[in-house]
Amino acid sequence: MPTEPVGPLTTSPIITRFEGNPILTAAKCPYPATLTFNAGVCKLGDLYYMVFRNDVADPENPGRLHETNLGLATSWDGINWEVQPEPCFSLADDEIVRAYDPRLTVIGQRVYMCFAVDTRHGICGGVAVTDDFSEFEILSFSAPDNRNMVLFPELFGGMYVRLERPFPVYGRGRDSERFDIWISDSPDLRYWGNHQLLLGTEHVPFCNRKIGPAAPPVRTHAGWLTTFHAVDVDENVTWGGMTQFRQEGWKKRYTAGLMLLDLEDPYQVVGMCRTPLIVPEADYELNGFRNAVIFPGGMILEDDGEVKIYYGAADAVTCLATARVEDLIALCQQG
Ligand code: BMA
Repeated sequence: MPTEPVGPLTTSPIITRFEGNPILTAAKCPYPATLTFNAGVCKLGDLYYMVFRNDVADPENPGRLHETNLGLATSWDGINWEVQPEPCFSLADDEIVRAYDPRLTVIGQRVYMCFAVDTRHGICGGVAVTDDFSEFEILSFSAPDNRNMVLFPELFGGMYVRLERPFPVYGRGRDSERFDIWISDSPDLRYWGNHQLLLGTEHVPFCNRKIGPAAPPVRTHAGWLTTFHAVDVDENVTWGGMTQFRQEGWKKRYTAGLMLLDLEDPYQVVGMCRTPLIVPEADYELNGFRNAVIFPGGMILEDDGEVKIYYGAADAVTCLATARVEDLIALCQQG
């Protein structure tokens, strides 16, 4: 059955794109790098840390991407970033193909990283912990297929809580990708249970395919401010583009959405904006590897009420948008 197109969408007027976007490109990396996007960001004291996905072109065949690692960048203002001399993380063995799309959450003084893992037997969600962005202890891998995991920065009744996005291709995705956001908890970040549906695609008017968790939730007085990505397809539209890596026939549009979860019980959605927060409109969002993609992975609430939202643009570069926290809350509360 053909899917109804969502139609034209526009970015919310409360969003300001950073005028110097993109804030991170492959040119800033002192090692082989080609597509530097889908970053996780956290703040420890006054220093910002970014772990970003780096898809690397094959020097023998520059039109082909042959490796993925995670790079590390630091910043004193969250805007100007210095990429560290070496990538900080990669996984590959007989079973694991690569790790990608990191999301960072600080709990106590430790940094937890959720990431996607392509394996020869499916896509899993990984959870790891680090104290120095050099040594990472892997705590758990989910069963396939699952990804886009994000951890809350606080425990609830002694339990860690995460958002996740399983992809049930038989039960739900047979005709098209109807994949929803789920939530689960764990006493130790290794054993996960109490899985429940958090938000179904049918609740998101600007989606006719799948949704998934984006940046780890941020505490506000009104609830956990929580971004997600939403995908829509119009069978008549193929997003054009100019780069040598562009995927031909790419039809999906990725937008950013916003919801509020209950402060005490994050299993409850208490508000959601029925229009998208960020829609691909700028050249760097419309033209890249996969065109028309906004993929948030990090969000920082500053003391003065500014919220920095970090997102991958067109699967090629990393960008920054800002908004006032009260405006974001109001958007979710007005529905
Ligand atoms: C998703 C993931 C992301 C990617 C996005 C848009 O399914 O693969 O890594 O940014 O698609 O291509």
